Amino acid sequence: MKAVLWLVAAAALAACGAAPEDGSAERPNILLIVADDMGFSDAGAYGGEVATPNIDGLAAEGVMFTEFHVAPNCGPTRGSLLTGVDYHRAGMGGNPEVAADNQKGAPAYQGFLRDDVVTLAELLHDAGYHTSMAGKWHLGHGARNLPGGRGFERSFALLNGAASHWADQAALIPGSKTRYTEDDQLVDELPADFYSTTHYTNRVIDYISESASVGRPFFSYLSYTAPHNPLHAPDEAIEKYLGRYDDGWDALAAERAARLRELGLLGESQIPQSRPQWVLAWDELTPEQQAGRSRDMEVYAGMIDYMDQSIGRVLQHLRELDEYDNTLIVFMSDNGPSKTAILDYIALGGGAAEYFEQFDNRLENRGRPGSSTDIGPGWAYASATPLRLFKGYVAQGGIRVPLIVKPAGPEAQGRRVDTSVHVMDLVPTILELASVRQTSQWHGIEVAPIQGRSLVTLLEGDSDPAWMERGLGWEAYGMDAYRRGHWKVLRLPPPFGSGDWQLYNLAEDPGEVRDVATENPDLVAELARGWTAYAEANGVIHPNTPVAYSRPVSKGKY
Ligand SMILES: [Ca+2]
Repeated sequence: MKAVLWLVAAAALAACGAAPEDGSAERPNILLIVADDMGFSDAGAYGGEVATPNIDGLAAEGVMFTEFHVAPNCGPTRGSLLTGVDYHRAGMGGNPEVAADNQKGAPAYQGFLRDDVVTLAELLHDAGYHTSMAGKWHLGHGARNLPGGRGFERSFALLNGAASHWADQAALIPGSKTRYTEDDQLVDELPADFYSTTHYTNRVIDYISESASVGRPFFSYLSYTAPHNPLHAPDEAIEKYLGRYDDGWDALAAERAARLRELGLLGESQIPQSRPQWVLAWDELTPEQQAGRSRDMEVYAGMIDYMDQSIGRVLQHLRELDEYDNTLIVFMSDNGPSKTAILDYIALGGGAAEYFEQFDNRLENRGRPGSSTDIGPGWAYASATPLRLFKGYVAQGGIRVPLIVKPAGPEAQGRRVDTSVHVMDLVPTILELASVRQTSQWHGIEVAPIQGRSLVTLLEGDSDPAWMERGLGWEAYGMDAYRRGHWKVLRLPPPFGSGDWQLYNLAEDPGEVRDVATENPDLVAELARGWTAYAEANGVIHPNTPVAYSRPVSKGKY
């Protein structure tokens, strides 16, 4: 039965140019797991104190990337993740909610995937894969841009960038309506016991069972919304962490730096980034403020812990189906930790602070339905240790995050790869491992060639010096960065940067502590030219008005 279905699928895909290169029917399943706003050093394998045995287990069996780069925000990273091209080229130059006037309507900033890109799901579906996704979508609301319109035959999706994790569907941004779809049909009401991570996990388990019952390999995209604001987690997940963070964010950052050194993820001579001067020291908070902030971090840790347990349920399901060894598993975060306060989201939506008053944020209710809290810049700073800044910024704390790849097959080794790689590299990697060709024509449409490079040689343990010569560019909210080899230039407005290009040698200074631009003007000019070429090639437009993240922040607010 399996062979007959495969022949039918092979005949169907031969017509659209996505045939497996070797005709092999024994292709790996693909499970792509994404955490939302999880910092570099939250997971145990990356130096964190949060219990993540399942994520750590994948790292022990697979390959752990230590220099993995993404876009600094959710939608942009997802644009690259699913298309293999730069996020501007994919139409996702910024979250559309915060686009400047001169960016609105520009193809690079339209806020949904362009028609002339093809998604990983579309290619794998054509190649006979059973394709599914559950969780955050954030790639558009129109019919063509819902999961089913972009190659996912089964889906349960949150279309928004964020919302309550509970059944109440409370919006994070006032005036926005929380929208869920199932197989592209709007879902009006969620089950009363809905919790995001539980529900998405259950759906993916069901979808994987479906693929097994029809005898097709699967591609499943498990797009968690944890640990994105608002912070919500089951009580039992939070309880484990009660009191754990009472020493505050300065102590936690120091603890993580020490653990990173033990793990070899931070060299003895490398200096971690220090707390931004506009963020309060822990001992500047009143005891009441400390109690509230401790609780917020307990909930955040509980969200990650519970997500890890849920990943464990999916892995167990694969073992029960005898599909674990034949599944390529990818785990990553979509951007660095978020400093954004709930009140900032409210301001973003043009809402008054009174909107906040509807929430019950008493200490005992934080994390439960009806609450709406965040980790703020203090904990975000600790979460990004040893890196600089957070989500929304092109400093390393916004764009360097965990990536673990467990290849299919029994030979995975628990290796570490320190080569600088990018989220757009995952599409060509997965296509190569699934024996599916890249294409410039898809169903009669000329599509953007993939800009990422396959990681397969790195996964197999080979090193290739050419990787170091590749230039990688970023633009977000008018802030710019360009990296080639160990060198990186970036340009951030005060108080985040100097307003001009800064230069860092990331091999010596991963925390971007020592700006060496003045000593190396020629190198700065050369890398700046690299950024200009990147910007021109990908349709970058600098905003003509200040947008979120580039606004100064006043000390005392937090
Ligand atoms: Ca995110």
